Amino acid sequence: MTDFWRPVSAGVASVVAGVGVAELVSAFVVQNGSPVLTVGALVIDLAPPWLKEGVIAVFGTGDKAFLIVSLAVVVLVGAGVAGWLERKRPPLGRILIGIGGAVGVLAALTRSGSGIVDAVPSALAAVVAILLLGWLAGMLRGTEPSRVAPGGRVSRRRFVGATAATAAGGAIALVLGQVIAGGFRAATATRAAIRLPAAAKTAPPIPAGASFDIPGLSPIVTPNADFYRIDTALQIPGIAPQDWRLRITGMVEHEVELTFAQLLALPLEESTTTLTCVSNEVGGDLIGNATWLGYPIRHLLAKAKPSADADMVLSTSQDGWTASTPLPALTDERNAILAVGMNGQPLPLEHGYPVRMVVPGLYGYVSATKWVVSLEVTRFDRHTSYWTDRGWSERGPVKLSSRIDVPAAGRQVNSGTVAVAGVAWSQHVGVSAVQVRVDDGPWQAATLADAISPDTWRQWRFGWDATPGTHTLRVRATDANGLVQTAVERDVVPDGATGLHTIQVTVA
Ligand SMILES: Nc1nc2c(c(=O)[nH]1)N[C@H]1C(S)=C(S)[C@@H](COP(=O)(O)O)O[C@H]1N2
Ligand SMILES: [Mo]
Repeated sequence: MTDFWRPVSAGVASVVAGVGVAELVSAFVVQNGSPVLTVGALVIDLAPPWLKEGVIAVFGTGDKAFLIVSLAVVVLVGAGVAGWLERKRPPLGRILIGIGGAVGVLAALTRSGSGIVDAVPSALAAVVAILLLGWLAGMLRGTEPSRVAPGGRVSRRRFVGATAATAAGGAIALVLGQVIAGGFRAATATRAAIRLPAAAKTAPPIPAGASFDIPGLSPIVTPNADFYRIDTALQIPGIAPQDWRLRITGMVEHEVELTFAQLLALPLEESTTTLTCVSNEVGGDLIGNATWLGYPIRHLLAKAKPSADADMVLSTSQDGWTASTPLPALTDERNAILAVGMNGQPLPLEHGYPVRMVVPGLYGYVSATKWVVSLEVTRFDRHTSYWTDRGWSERGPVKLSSRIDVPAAGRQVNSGTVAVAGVAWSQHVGVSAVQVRVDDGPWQAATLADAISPDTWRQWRFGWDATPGTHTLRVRATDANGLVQTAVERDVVPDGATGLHTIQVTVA
């Protein structure tokens, strides 16, 4: 290698490694924050129409590939220049890489719907490349003869080896990142293209009286973007709908297999159901309410004809996670569904796209399998599931509970009438009353908003005549069977927390 190619290769190797690491990290963390693709998207947005049309005219459907290749050439030439500059005038090369990283960050931040986290991969790419270039350029300087070391402190072979290893490591990370994120990105694209059919049976309209207009109170329907997310998936499964199949097997008379197109062709039903996580602490926020579009699982099981001695359905997600659901919860009249839609949208990828289960009345860990691909009809004494193997209860009915949303805990309010409000739930049973207790006073009735159905949470409000000082507020609910929420405090393990949500409020 000549004096020209050595610094240039150091620049290229550093940038390849930086981008490679960032692509790999983004595949796991940001899902769609690929630095190269975000810059590509920005270029598409900024390119004048004549250029876009010209490129499409010449390359046709290869226009995206052309863009990526052009971008790669620009990045690699820039990287070579950075290496060369770093050799001539340090730290100009590293500054150039920093500028490149800043372009990536800007590109990420200007994407619609992007957040600060989307800028992480580009920033990371620049930082890694800058560190590596500093290291390689230092080594390269060390190869030069000096008075103390006429042959150079560092052998040229070591420099070449380090540069090659950096480039190779980066290339491997880059390819790995693409492979890992590929399915997710493809699924994102198919989701954007899906048109869900209209419901054959729409959900009863949400009564106007179901929500109070109180700032800080949880909205009666949780927007998808705010819906809690709990799963074990480090990488969200990317399932193309045309590849999706559901298989119903096990103790059945007829095995059933269903494609996504077949599922969408069935008469889909809408239902509003509140989902809760067994790990929700008293007062916690691992709960959300959505209007789901899906097909009743009981109809599919009726086709499969489970044998009389079966008592459980083991559902499996594409990534191998499992849930064990009591068979009756899937065959009785409740709205246990295979859901494809959430609040008028195809399921978001993180909420189980393209298909998940939603079963009113049961905690998610025993029922709400996302990315579901198989239902095995079986028995509790034959199979266990992901969380029941880890110390959680075999049965997971949702426990009656309630929460104070406003005032927020620890908040200071002014004396006078203060709106206290929150939500209460006992899915599949329903809530019939909510009471509030101030300090050691009596339990007082709160006003309930209208119920949507027994399967959803219910808002409540209480006009509190607040006097100056620090006060304790507690809430408890009563379910439709007259059961009063217990004050006994229990941890979330093994079958859900109990106790009363209690907050301190300072009144000025
Ligand atoms: N495939 C899969 N499905 C899953 C889980 C999971 O880890 N993997 N977690 C379950 C749990 S514990 C809960 S509470 C709900 C949460 O659903 P959400 O993330 O859509 O709110 O999904 C359930 N479905
Ligand atoms: Mo959960």
